[in-house]
Amino acid sequence: MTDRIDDIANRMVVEGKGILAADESSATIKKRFDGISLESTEDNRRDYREMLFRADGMKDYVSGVILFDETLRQKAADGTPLVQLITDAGAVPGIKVDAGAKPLAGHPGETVTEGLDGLRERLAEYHDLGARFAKWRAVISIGDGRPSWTCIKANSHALARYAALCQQAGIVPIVEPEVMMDGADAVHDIDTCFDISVWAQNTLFDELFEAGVNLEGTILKPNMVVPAQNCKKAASVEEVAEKTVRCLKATVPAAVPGIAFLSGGQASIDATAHLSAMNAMFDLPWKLTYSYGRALQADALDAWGGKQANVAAGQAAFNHRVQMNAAAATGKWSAELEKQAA
Ligand code: 5MM
Repeated sequence: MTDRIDDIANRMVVEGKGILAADESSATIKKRFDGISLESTEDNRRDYREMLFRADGMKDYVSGVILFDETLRQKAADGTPLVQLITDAGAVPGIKVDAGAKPLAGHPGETVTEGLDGLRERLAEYHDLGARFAKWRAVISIGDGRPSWTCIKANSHALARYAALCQQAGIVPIVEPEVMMDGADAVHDIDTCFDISVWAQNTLFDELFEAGVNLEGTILKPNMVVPAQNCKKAASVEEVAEKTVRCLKATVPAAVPGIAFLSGGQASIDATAHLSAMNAMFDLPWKLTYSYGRALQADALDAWGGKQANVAAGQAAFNHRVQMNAAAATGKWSAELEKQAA
C-alpha cells in the first residue's frame, strides 16, 4: 500500500524529532573531508554515513535523513543497505534530487537550480529504492543588485515544478529557498535578510499554488532570518527568533505541516538556540524543527576524524548535538542543559 503524502509529511515533523541533512554532493563532502585531511573515497563516504546512521541518537531524535544518490544505493560494511539502517531506526529516507545551482544566464553572480529534465523517471526509481521524500535547494544570494526578480522567479518556478512531480510520484517535497548568510560580498543586516526572505517565500508559495501543489504534503526548509556572516551588526537570539517567525507568518500558509530549518553556516550552538527560542516564544500553526547539515555533523566529523577507532566518539558527538536540537524543537533547550548533557 502506498503511504499518503500528508502522513509522510507529518512523520517528518513529528514532535521532538528533526531531519538530518546528509546529502552533501561529491564536491561538498570532499570539502568537509578536506577539513579532517581525509580522502573522499566511496568507502570513506560510506563509513562516515554508516557511523551516523548507526548512532543511538537516530532512534530518538531523527525523523528523516536526506541522502545523496550514491548513499541511497550504498551498503554498510556488513552488507546491510544504508537505507535499511535508517528505516530500522524509525526514520524516513529522503533524497536530494536537484542537480545543483548553475549560473543564471544574463545575471552575473546568480544561480538557478537545475534538474527538472528526467526528474519524473528519477523519482519513480528513487521511490522503488525506498525514498519517501525529496529535497531541492534554491540559492538566493544578497549583494550588489542581487537578488534579481529573475532569480527569485526562476528558482520559485523550478521548485514548484519539482514539488508537483514529487507528489505525483508519492514523494513529499522539501522546498528549500535558501537566502544565503555567507558569500564574499555578503554584509547585509538582519532586516535585509528579512525583506529578501519574505520576497522569496511569498513568490515560492504563489508558484506552489499555481502548480497545484498540495501544501499538506509539503515541508518548507527555509533559512532563519539572520545577518550576513560579515555584517558588523550582530542580532540577539530573541531578535532572530522574532524576525524569523514574523517572516514565516507573513508567507507560509497554515496548511503546511512543518518547517524544518537549514543551519546555513551558523555556529552549531546558535542554530540550536535560535530554534529553541522560536518554539519557546511562539504558539504557531506549524511544527518548527531542524533539517541541519553542518550544525548536526560538524562536531561528529571532527571527533571521528576518519578513524575507525573514533567511531564511538563521533557517534557520541552526533548523539549530543541531535539531542540538544530535539530539545530545541520543543523549546526546551538551555545553556545549562547543554552543559549537563555534554
Ligand atoms: C548537506 O548539504 C546539502 C547539500 O549541499 P550541496 O548540494 O551543496 O552539496 C545542503 O543542501 C543542505 O541540505 C542544506 O543547505 C542544509 O545544510 P546546512 O549545513 O545549511 O544546515
